[in-house]
Amino acid sequence: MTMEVTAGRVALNARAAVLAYLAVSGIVLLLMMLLGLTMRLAQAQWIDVEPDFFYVVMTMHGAGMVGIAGLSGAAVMWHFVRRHVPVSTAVFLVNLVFFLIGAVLILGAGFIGGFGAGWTFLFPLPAHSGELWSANAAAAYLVGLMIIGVGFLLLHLDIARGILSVYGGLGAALGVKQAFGLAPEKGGPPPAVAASTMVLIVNILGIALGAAVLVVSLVNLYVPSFTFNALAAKNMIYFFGHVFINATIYMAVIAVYEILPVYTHRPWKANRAFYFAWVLSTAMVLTVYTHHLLMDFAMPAWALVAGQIISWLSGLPVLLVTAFGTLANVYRSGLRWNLAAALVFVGVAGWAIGVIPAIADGTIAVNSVMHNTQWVPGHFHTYLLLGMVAMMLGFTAYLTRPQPRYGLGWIGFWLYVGGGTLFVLAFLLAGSESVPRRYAVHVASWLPYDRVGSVGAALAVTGVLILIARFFAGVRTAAQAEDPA
Ligand code: HEM
Ligand SMILES: [Cu+2]
Repeated sequence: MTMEVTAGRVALNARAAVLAYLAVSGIVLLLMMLLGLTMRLAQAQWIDVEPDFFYVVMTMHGAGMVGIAGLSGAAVMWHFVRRHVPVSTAVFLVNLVFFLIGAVLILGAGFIGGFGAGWTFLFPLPAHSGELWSANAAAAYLVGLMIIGVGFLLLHLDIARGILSVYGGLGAALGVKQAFGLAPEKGGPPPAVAASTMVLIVNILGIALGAAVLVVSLVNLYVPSFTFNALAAKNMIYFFGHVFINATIYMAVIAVYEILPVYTHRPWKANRAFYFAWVLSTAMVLTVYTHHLLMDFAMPAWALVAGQIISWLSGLPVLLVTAFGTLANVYRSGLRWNLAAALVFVGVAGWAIGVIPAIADGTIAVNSVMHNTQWVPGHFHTYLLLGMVAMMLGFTAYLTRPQPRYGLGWIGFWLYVGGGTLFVLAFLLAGSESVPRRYAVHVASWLPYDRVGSVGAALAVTGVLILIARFFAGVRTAAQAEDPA
């Protein structure tokens, strides 16, 4: 695939490895979108899906989407950070192999074993299947996640090694001195390095706690007398889950910093505010996950109040410097729009817009009403489908064929953006009417939302299909090419 064997030595081609990551991500993205469409059509009562199978589909969709968000985010991060620090292509490929092994285990757990406890594997649910799946199926799911986690851990440690070898410390690589005005902005780390450093710090901690709770759950599957405090387990799972999915955006946003300047011919300004935002967000991403526990009344009140306040602030610093930076970079630059620039631009917009309903839901008074309604998939699909995924698609276009100004690529773009918007609006409107999330069967008065959502989803899937097909059509040439500069 990506290796040339020359005289017994294996030369690993870094660019081909990045394209392999994107190829896997693109295919899994499409398959998982089809699973999402299946759920939407089932809720709309346009197709028949047995409820127990709905939950298998929901679990696979959640795990698969979070997985490829991590995988494609890692591809963006690695591609750009290796311009500044030494990293190992072998470790990068090991992560891809671990991902594929984990994915097979997870898909087997779901589609063969019937595992449907949700991608968040909330303890002790995996062990309480009501006869719907076996302990072995649950174990396959948990082990699959663990293998994927180990791969990501290795990759992060390797990038950390590279960063430390150049910058000497994580603080220097994050731009802490620049953030507090103790060193001139000019000498600060490049945006890709600062962002990667933040991602390493939070993801290494997140994966460690995630692995610990996975082990606990695994033991509990086979030795039910071995139990664990369920509230502690929930804290650990949501710490891991919140950090991991947020980190995918912080990885993908590097594509914005690197790709827009290529077409606007203006460097990305890494100023004091930029470094300050990244330092602040590093701390906040680690502490904000308690917004997932606002309805867990056994939690100490101070933790939830802190979670609410930090939720309001957490995403904002990096989002604001990125949104303003994007507008400043594009405004009057004479940029002639191409697919790559348009997609990363949409990514910033989708991220910014999606954070607004998320912040609303992070407020205890609102959460009491909106908790577990479709408001929640409404906001996270906005910043994932129209934010993170847009940045990733922009990166694929940048590496393959950014240019054609008319034609099929733009049709794909508008189907994706228009359909995606309709799809997320249907969730948000249903959520504001208190339609619950994670319900396989919907009552008649909810069906209009489900049907509009289904149409939007079908359009979005078609659009992404076109964009991914363009990527595959251009991938061979891209493997030999240089980045557009
Ligand atoms: C056209 C694209 C997509 C469609 C049609 C779709 C559809 C759905 C549906 C119907 C649900 C369940 C909603 C409910 O609780 O009632 C869902 C949940 C979810 N989706 Fe998507 N989705 C899409 C794209 C994405 C993307 C791009 C991501 C992430 C990168 C994602 C991540 C998730 C997650 C994490 C859940 C939560 C699963 C759970 O509650 O355990 N989805 N999606
Ligand atoms: Cu969260």
